[in-house]
Amino acid sequence: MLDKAKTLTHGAYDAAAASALKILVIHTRWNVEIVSALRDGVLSSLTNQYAIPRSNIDVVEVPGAFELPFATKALLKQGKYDAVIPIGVLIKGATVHFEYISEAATHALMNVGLESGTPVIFGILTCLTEEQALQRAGIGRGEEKGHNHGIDWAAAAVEMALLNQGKARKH
Ligand code: DLZ
Repeated sequence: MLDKAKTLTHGAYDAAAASALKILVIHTRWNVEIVSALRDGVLSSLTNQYAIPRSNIDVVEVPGAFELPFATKALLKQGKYDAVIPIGVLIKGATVHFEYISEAATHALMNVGLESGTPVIFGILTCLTEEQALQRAGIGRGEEKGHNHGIDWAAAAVEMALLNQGKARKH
């Protein structure tokens, strides 16, 4: 029920416009297993659910979550992307700088989106434990694997990019 509400349903959006979008994915090298699963969730959703060709999607790596806003701003200057999905993982139990990095990156990403006029999605998981982060990447260690939030970020990127082109969903 909740997951359905996050994903654009067929017929509720301009599928042709969606499939022509150019998307930038930037991900960190910290917490590589979890980040890779999230990145793959994003890529699979963009290409399978929204039929965006892989050649329309650029994937760039940065060291950590702190670098995501700078990289987003720098790469948006090229003027070729309709939306950006920065991906990172911060785990409170494992990251001494947790509060500093998560607050700084969150505010800075919001500002880059507002200042650039290009939608920037919030693809940073801020979790209390590693297991929580694994669950939110759909790779939980137990029987319950959880849900890959990359799928939701892809949907948010498509929805906001279309909205930015004046093709918002109307009810
Ligand atoms: C330094 C640091 C720490 C302690 N933890 C994380 C983390 O859990 N996730 C992450 O993405 N990055 C972490 N970093 C690295 C910083 O984001 C940044 O890359 C470095 O401080 C260099 O500026």
